[in-house]
Amino acid sequence: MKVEGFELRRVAMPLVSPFRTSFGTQTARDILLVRAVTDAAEGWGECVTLPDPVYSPEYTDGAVDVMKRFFIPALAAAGIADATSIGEVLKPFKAHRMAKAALETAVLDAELRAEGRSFARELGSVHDSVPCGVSVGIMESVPQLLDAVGGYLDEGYARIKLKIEPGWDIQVVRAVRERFGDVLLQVDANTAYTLGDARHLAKLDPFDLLLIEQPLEEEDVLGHAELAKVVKTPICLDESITSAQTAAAAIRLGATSVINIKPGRVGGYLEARRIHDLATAHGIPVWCGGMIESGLGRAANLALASLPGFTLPGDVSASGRFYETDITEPFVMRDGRLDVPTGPGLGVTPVAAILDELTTAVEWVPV
Ligand code: OSB
Ligand code: MG
Repeated sequence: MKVEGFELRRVAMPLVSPFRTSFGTQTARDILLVRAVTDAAEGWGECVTLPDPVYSPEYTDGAVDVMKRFFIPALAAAGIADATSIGEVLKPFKAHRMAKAALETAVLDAELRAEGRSFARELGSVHDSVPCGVSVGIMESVPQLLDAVGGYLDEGYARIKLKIEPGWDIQVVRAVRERFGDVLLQVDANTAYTLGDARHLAKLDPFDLLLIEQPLEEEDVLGHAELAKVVKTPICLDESITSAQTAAAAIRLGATSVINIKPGRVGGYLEARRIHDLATAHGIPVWCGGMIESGLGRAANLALASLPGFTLPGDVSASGRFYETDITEPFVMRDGRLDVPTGPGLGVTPVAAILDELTTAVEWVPV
């Protein structure tokens, strides 16, 4: 397979409601899509960067720059024929994993479409459908949050994740437990606490949460190991896990007893599978994180979430959780589950008319 070039496309997608976290409020997504054009087929990759470097060091304009300035020229020079060589070719360039992931996913999708094989089949899927969790942002008031959570439970979501930060934590979890009983419940702090908050975070213990996600800063893996000695709620790392290597170290240190795997954060679906394999070998459950993806990223996440070690519901929600209009046929939940796509590659393609209408910029970068 010969890669002829990459189309970099920006798509503006308004959110159905603002999504507030400890690192800011998103009201719309400005999504960077990569389309790999090859002599055999085309493939799509969604870059999961946010516009600002507030969740990870990457940001969308930076991803475009690093792809054009370094990654695509390196791939052109190497003459890559398939997706598995991309990681090695881009290895001399440090980090920028979300940008690398988007290029690798686009080429992998093209390759699989050409061969008529699905992402699910390629990655090692063992389920036809997966249970859906939903990530619920910080809100103006507890009654407003309870309304939102009630709505998601009515829709059938199998697990609720509450975003927390200092001042929006213990009382919020208590209110949700009092109102909704023993639903599957977890929290995500996106690095909003310090080890000095250990006693405070231990006040979450009586609420029988599945886990607390990334309470401390990204580089404080040791701090999470210390925190795990004080807090009974299982600690789950998100931001800190950037590769199979960091995952192995975090597991060894006792810093994480569950792992959130986000393919973009770790450099792609192939590295995500390696982390799944490693965690499973250590008896560590994993679940698939989300980055407010369009239907393209969601399709690939569903394939990953259907691997055997993904034993907890992920942040894989229906299209309607974030978007009134998705760029693919919408993913619609049935009995709290989504079907894993089975068609070639991602199994979905953008709807041309919708994609065109939402596109704000397109650039062609030849290889
Ligand atoms: O920390 O899991 C996170 C969205 C953007 C950036 C970081 C995170 C999130 C979410 C998942 O919480 C939202 C989703 O895609 O369902
Ligand atoms: Mg998180």
